[in-house]
Amino acid sequence: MIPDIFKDSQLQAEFNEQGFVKVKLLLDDDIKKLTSLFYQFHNNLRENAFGASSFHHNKEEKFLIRDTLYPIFLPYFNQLFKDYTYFGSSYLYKTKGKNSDLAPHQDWTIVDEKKYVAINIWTPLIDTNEQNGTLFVLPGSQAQKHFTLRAPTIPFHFQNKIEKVLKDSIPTNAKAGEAVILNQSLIHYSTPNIADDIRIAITSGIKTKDAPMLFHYKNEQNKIERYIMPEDFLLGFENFETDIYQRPANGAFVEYLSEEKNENNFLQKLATTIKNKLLLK
Ligand SMILES: O=C(O)CCC(=O)C(=O)O
Repeated sequence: MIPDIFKDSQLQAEFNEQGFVKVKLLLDDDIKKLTSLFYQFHNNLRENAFGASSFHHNKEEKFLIRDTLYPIFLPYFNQLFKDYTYFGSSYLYKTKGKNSDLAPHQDWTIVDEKKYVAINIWTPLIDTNEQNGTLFVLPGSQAQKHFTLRAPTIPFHFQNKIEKVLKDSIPTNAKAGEAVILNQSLIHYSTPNIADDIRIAITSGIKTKDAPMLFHYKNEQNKIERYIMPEDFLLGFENFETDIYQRPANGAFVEYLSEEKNENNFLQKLATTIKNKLLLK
């Protein structure tokens, strides 16, 4: 049984069912401050691209961003969550152009999802819509309904069903300061920003209190190695875009795992359930 993490039982029930909830989080003053901090920390924006502060090469800078954002978000998280560990925040942005999309994926498995939960709190600083890179989610696709093990070295489990994923996903269209609180295993993606303004968002991570931080590596023999990692390992990659594909140097090996592959027409059933629900509304 995975412990509840929301203080509000209604939100918890909705999160358990859909894999995400949307709530109002930040005040206008927070949005102004966080936007100004974004420009202070990011003076070399990638063009026509999706960018993230976790891609920065300078570790100290990434820790500074985390430590600056942490006290802004903490009081809001304390209102919403219980028995949780908040392990960091960083910026995500999209500059104008069709290459700024992000393909459907599930975030890496960073806790034992049979016992604990890890959550991505995605908070845009401008109103989001289908022109400027809104976040799409596939409701009900979280690991607690359909187990998957995920890591940079393991391809997206539903790549061969990509059309179905795209067809059944819904736009979250969060307003500035609203948060989409998603199970890290939920299938999600974002469309390109084809509007003029840069789309800035912040991703924050929380997990069940004291759940060990994990990372997985699929080795040359196709065996999956599980490692216990330092709490701040997500910000510790010197060169994010290449290092995430390497066996972790700073992890403690735990065990080999086998991938559980039993799709059982999961997506087919899921889509039917969602459609029936929408028709009933
Ligand atoms: O910011 C975005 O557009 C996508 C965010 C995302 O996919 C993530 O945080 O995992």
